[in-house]
Parts: sequence; structure tokens; C-alpha cells
Amino acid sequence: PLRGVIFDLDGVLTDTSEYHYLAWKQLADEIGIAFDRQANEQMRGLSRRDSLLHMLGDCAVSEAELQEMMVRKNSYYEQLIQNLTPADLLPGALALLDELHAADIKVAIGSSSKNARLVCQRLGIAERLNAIADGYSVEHHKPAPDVFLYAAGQLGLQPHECLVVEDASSGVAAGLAAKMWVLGLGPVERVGDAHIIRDNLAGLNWQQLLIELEQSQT
Ligand code: G16
Ligand code: MG
Repeated sequence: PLRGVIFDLDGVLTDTSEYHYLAWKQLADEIGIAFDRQANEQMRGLSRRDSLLHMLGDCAVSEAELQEMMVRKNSYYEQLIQNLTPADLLPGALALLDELHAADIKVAIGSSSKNARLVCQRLGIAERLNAIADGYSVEHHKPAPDVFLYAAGQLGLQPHECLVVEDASSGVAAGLAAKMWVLGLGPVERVGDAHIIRDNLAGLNWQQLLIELEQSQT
């Protein structure tokens, strides 16, 4: 039976994915690299470094330049998330967290972001979480399963007892590689490999979800 839910953060509980895009876009404009929302789509869920490497493509830069660019992008991102408040939780997020609490289901964050703790605090959900696994927790980032396995370990649960909620292809792949249940949020082209798929968290019902997961097995 399911005993824990591991939420991805950016794009699942809040729309910081838009702020990641804007921060990357500013950097790209400054260094004269073409970058748009479509290119950004491919970077969803990737670590800061992997995102930058993806953005640069075959444009060769030194390690020192890479470091400087990552610092610069993060400074733009930090500015953008400064005004995050609980109102920036996506529709349905709070209701689901309440429902999980009532059902005695443990809750963790499994994010690639090094800003995850700060974002959770700003959103006012830090106290509701039993664990936070973030960009500092593991060496290998999504699509590697490590961050979700780390979160499950923090919750004291086995992989098959956990449901991962993800909006990114890399995150869905990470959840499946961890041998966990996966709920994908977004278009089929992006999260189609997940066990069940929804547009977003709005109106999601935990008991209903459990039934659907069971059906997805047959
Ligand atoms: C998030 C975002 C990614 C971002 C990554 C690293 O992951 O989806 O766009 O590149 O974190 O963030 P930071 O630069 O803050 O360390 P997730 O896993 O929460 O979707
Ligand atoms: Mg995400």
C-alpha cells in the first residue's frame, strides 16, 4: 500500500518553472544565445548545471565561465522568487496536502533545485513536510532515481510504498527508475510514461487516485 507521496516542487506545487525560464532567458540574451520557451521545455527538472549545458549546446565555454553563468542565472532566479507567498501554491496543492495529512500519508519534496528549501518556506509549507530532498542531497540528478530514493529513505519507506508527483519527463523517468508509482502532471508528450496522468493538482482526490493506480496495474 502507498504510505508516502514525494512531490517535485517546480511545476508541481508552484509555478517557479516560469521564473527558471525567465532567469535562463535573461542569461541567454546577455551571452547572445538563442533561447525560447520551447528550448526551455527540454530543461524541465534538470539540474542547474545540466540545464546550462543543454542551453549552450555545442557552444564551448570554460569551467570558470560555466560557474560564472550558473551564479548569474541563480541571482536572477533569487530575485524572481523573492516575492513568493503561500498564494503562489498551485490550485489543489494545499487541499491535497491536507487530505494526505488526514490519511496519515507521509509527504516529502524531491526536487533538483538548490533553492527548494527556501521556496518551501516562502510557500508556507515547510512545516507540513516530513522530508526535503533537494539539489544538495544527491550527486546524480534526475533522470537518475537518486533524489527520490533519498527522499524515501528520509521517510523510512520502501520505493513501492511511494508515489512520485512530477511535471517533467526527466522526473517521471527518475520516479520509474526508482521503482515508485508515478503521477505525471501535464501533456502526454511530456509525462506519458507515468502510471497516471493529470493536467494539474486541481480537484485531485486521494481515494480516487488510489483506485486509479490499482486499475493502472491491470
Ligand atoms: C527544478 C527545475 C529546474 C531547475 C532545477 C535546479 O527542479 O525544474 O528547471 O533547473 O530545479 O534549480 P536550482 O538552479 O534552483 O538549483 P524540480 O526538480 O523541483 O522541478
Ligand atoms: Mg518540476
